[in-house]
Amino acid sequence: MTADLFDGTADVGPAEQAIAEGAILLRGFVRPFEHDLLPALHAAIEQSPFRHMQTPGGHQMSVAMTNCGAVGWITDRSGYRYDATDPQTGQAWPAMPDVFLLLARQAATRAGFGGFVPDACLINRYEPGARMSLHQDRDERDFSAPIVSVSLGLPAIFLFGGPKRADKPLRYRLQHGDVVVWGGPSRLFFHGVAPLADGDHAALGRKRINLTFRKAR
Ligand code: MD3
Ligand code: FE
Repeated sequence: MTADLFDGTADVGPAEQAIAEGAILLRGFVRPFEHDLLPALHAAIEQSPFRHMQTPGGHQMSVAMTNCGAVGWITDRSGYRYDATDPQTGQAWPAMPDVFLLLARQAATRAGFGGFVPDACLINRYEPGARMSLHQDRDERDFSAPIVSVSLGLPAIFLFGGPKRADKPLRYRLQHGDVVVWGGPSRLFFHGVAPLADGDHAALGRKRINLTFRKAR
């Protein structure tokens, strides 16, 4: 049977959508990787569990985070940085699973960023009400490398601004299986996530998980 409006599997809009210079939304790009991706994700989370980190200002983030790869992004009272050690376990972060690397590289290549080798994958977990306020990602050394983001579980409203904090953000609904590559000028654009609406996802339950692949060093 073919996908159509009746069975609810119709494509809504084009599979690939340029959303800014250097930024491309690849809807459903995860599909061929999903079978291997979810078990690899669960293994990583078992080794370095989710935790609510503290911002330098002393607030606890509503998004729970962990990492895999050679280095991981952390925040605490002393600031934001990448570190090779998980401060909670005292051990190295879990290795980047092969399927993570393959997915990130293929998405980057599709967007025109061949040769992308991420050394960090930040794993964000949103439960209903969790949000991420507008920010830039500037803790990486080389802004010529893109960031690849993978959305899993409940849908979220992604807020995509411009180079200045005051630029009015556009809203994109990111769904399970969507991948976005952020390179070129968009690499330093302000962005955030609106408070997650409640729901129940068939594979992931009452949450959204976002993977962001970065070249930090
Ligand atoms: C645009 N995460 O981890 S992914 C983050 O859904 C972060 O968890 C959000 O922002 C999330 O830093 C958004 C999309 C994303 C990630 C990085 C970007 C968009 C970006 C970097 C530059 C521009
Ligand atoms: Fe970000």
